Order: sequence, then C-alpha cells, then structure tokens
Amino acid sequence: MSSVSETARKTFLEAYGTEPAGLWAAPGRVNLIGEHTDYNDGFVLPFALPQRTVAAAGPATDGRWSVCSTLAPEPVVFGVTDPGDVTGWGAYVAGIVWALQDAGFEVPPARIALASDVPLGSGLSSSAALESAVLTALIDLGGLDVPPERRPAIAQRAENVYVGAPTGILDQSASIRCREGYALFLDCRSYQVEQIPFDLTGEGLAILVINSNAPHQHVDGEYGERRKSCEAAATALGVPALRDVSTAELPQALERLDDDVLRRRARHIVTENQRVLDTVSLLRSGRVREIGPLLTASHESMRDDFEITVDQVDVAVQASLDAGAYGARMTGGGFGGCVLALVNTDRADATAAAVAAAYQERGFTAPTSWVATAGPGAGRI
Ligand code: GAF
Repeated sequence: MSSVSETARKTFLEAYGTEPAGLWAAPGRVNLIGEHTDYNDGFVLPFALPQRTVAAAGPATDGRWSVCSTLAPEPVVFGVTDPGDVTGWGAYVAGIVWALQDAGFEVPPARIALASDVPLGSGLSSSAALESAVLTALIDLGGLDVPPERRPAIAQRAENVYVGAPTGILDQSASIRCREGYALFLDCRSYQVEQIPFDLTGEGLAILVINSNAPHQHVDGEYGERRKSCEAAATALGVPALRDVSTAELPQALERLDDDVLRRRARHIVTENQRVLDTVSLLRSGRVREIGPLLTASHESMRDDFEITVDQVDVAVQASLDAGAYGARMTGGGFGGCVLALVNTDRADATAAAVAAAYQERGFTAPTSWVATAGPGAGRI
C-alpha cells in the first residue's frame, strides 16, 4: 500500500475508531497544453499525475456525512446540505454530496478521511483531486449508476455552485478520465475524449515539472475576470463561445472588437485552441520533440495576451529554454503555480539546476522540480 493510502486508512481509524470500507484515489494533473480554453468550449490536453488524493471511506449510520483529513483531523459533519451551509475546505466535500443529490442520486451517508501528496495551491488541481476522490468513493459506496463521462460535470457543479469558484471542466475531467500512459484530448463542448499515448521514456524525453512555489490562487477576481472577458468577446462577435472562431477568422474578428483587452484575451483563446489541435496531430504521429515550439508559444500567449503569468514562472520558462528544453510553459490557471518543460531525459537534472540558479540570482523562493509521468485516473485502490 502506498504511503498516502496507508495515511488515509490510519487517519480514518483514528477519527472514527474503525477500519474504512475501502480506499479510493484521484490524481492531480498537469495540463500539457490548452489553458483557459475549457470554459470557452474549447480543447485541452492534460495528463494525470502519479500524485493523488486518497479517500478512506465507510458507511455512516446517523444519516450524515463526516469528513476529516491529515491537515484537519477533527471531522466536519453535515446533513442534507445546500450551498452556503458548509464553508472552508469541507465545502468541496459537501458540494459533491449536494451535486450528486441535485443530479437525482441517493447519496449514502458516509464517513471519510483524506490524505494527499498532490501539492496544494500549485496549479496541479489539488481541489479536483479531492472532489474526484470523494465523488468516486460515494458512487461506489452507494452503488450509484453514474457513467464516467457524467462525473466531471457533477464535480464541476460542486465547485461552481457550492464552493463558488467559476472554473471550467478541465481539472475534474483530467482527474476522472485520464489513463496511465496517456494524455487526455478533451473537447470541452461535447465532452468527447481521445486517449493519446504519452509515454516519453522510449523517446529519451521527459516532462520536467517545476513548481515556482510562488503563491497561487485563482478562486478570486482574476480568474473570473478572464472568464467574463472571454464571454464578452464571444457576445460581441455573435458566437456562442470563442471556440467558434477559427484562426482563419481571427484577423477579422479582432478588427470587430473595439477593446484592446478583449482583443488580446480572444487572441489567446483562438490561437491556444489551434495549438492544442496541432499538438495532438504531432503526438498522434509520434513527433513528440516538435511540440516544443507550441508549448513555448502557449506560454508567450499566456504572458502577453492573457496576462496570467508572474515573474517566477516567466523566469522558469526562460531558464529551461536557455538550458536546452524543446519547449516550456506555465500549466494551470496561472498567477503562480507550475511550469512544464519538455527536455531530453538526461538533461532533466541540469534544467532543474539552471532554474534553481536563476531563482537564486533573483532572490526568489527556491523552486521544486521533478519528472512527471502520466498516471492513472480516479478509481478504487
Ligand atoms: C484552473 C481551472 F480550474 C480550470 O477549469 C482551467 O480553466 C484552468 O485553470 C486553466 O486552463 O485549473
């Protein structure tokens, strides 16, 4: 048993005085490319991290739900719930119970204990990992018939309506629908997926993840403001979503927008969708190295047009490129968080060291780097 699973089991035993009925795990994610495209009905290409959140869970006889974690050992307890009843971190769990009930399912009262090795607040989807682990546990405990393709939208609704964060469907889809050794090509309008083989070891390549350790927080005005700008641009252009503008139509569309900020936000989304499609085409034909320039172009677009990067991530991208990476970009919602760099496997350590040196020179908090492989999606352990 992995140490996270064992920790979750022990936390359950200590809190509730009995063994859990089972253990369910859901991963964090790295988004290879396709940032802020999800709530524009566009395309994303995440893969699941081996790091995951484990929910040790068992039935409760008092008709209520109790949840604790290694970070908060005193259980949060709630009964039938509506948005606003439970606040703080417990809202992510209460939100899942509420969203499942709201979708018409009879959710079994349960006791849950959580443990995780997904870095918190680093743009690697720790919230979605928590939601997805709890969702998967409750579905299994209750024997609920919720097909995998419906699950991400239920978890997203918990986050949007119960927690109050206006996020898209990328993170929950990645945590629930990714497969080991594959990246998940997701159409965020139709929810159709294609599993794209993504095992780089045979190519002598690696994805180096660099946590900038700059504070990351998107449940705030900046994320919501980007979303509103995209919706305003789509409305001004008379399309349901920016997904409906092609790169060929982009120059004309930009002329029709009279606000420079809206122009730049729209340009990021339209070009980013195309970069996802181009990346998928290259990966399908095994031309992995060639995705490098697309990754870097994605970063430049996030930095200059979408304006969601910070100095620490820009420096990590530049230092990685200077150290010979094929491409590098920030991953996740932005305003801090992590950078990924596509590197030759034997250059991973040197690249990490180059970024650390660049940080030291600027007086930034030291970064944390590791090579990420594509792990499995949510499921029972
Ligand atoms: C965050 C959100 F939760 C996702 O829905 C997505 O918009 C991402 O930022 C940016 O691509 O992780």
